Amino acid sequence: MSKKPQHNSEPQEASVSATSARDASIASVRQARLAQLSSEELVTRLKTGDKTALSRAITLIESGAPKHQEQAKALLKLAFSTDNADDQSETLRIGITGVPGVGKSTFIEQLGMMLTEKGHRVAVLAVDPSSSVSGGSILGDKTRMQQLTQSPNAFIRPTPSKLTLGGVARHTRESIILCEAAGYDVILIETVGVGQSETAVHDLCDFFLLLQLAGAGDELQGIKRGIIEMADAIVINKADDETQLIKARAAQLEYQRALGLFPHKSSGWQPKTQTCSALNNRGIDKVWDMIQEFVALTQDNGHFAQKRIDQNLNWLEKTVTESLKEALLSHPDVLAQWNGLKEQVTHNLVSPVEAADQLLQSILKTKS
Ligand SMILES: Nc1nc2c(ncn2[C@@H]2O[C@H](COP(=O)(O)OP(=O)(O)OP(=O)(O)O)[C@@H](O)[C@H]2O)c(=O)[nH]1
Ligand SMILES: [Mg+2]
Repeated sequence: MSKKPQHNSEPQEASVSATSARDASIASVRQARLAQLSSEELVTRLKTGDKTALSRAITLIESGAPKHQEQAKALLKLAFSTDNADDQSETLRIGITGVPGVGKSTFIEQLGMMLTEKGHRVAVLAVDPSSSVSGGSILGDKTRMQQLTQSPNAFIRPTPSKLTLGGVARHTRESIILCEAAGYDVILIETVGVGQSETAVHDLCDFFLLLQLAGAGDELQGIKRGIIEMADAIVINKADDETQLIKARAAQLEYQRALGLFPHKSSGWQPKTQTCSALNNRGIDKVWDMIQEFVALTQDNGHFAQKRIDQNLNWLEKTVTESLKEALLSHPDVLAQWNGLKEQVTHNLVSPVEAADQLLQSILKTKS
């Protein structure tokens, strides 16, 4: 046996950091080049599978700067063009929620690896949990999805939690459209299952999966009844061995019973429960089979397409409401009146309804 070379780890570490420094500088040069591109060029590039172009496009969408917002709108228009309508109808958006540490990222990595091996192209939109209870970080999450990160058929995008509202990125919906335009057919959306985020994610995805742990009550897990009601499936994770499996199966039964008490879903789907071990890659294939079953049923009965239409109409409504408010308040006179009315409401001088009415009347008067 040959003698172990001395100082083995140091040069290796040095070369690793040299490689990552080189990678980082290549990436920043590429980003700088992409910054010069027009929206058309950027969309053309991302459609050819250029992940840096896709990242750049998402960064533009997430940016609050007015000059970026114009480009972001153009990008979305291109990505949403009728050419892509078919791409979109072929895709599957899966929301995965659960308390911090339940194993969402590990589960997504296993499912993602399985799907890329089956020939799917998988995009993961994950909220960086740096502000969550478990105190992870983008790096931590990327490390957890290390294998998937390296797959040429996977794209992982962590969104800094500062850009999120209750754990869901404000622009996740737009990011989904961009990923689909880039040819990703399965979109996995990870969100921390606390707060308001579930309703938002539920409104973004086709299938909503709740990961749970056995042996911890819902209260302990911070899971509210409403989230369980929204779930299309509850999967008990960390069923690693026989002992864990027994506990997981008991929890599974309990959830199945609880799910049975809710009114039937308009999708015609009866929510299901399963057990798995994301760590040992056990049961993930069964979860996928179940999702396929859901897709077959809802595509057949028309619910799948109808839900997408409803989500788009909802999106339109929200956007119009937000844009109207933004446009109105960008007018100095309206803004002054708005601030004045807020002051009056604060001091109970006028009721909120009356204040809103006053504002509206004066806007309509100026318009006419
Ligand atoms: N024993 C066991 N551990 C698991 C399993 N799945 C995940 N873990 C571990 O649980 C810890 C948290 O896993 P993550 O996948 O990061 O959990 P997460 O839900 O994404 O956490 P946040 O992103 O912080 O909300 C890690 O140490 C995982 O290795 C499992 O099936 N069994
Ligand atoms: Mg995670």
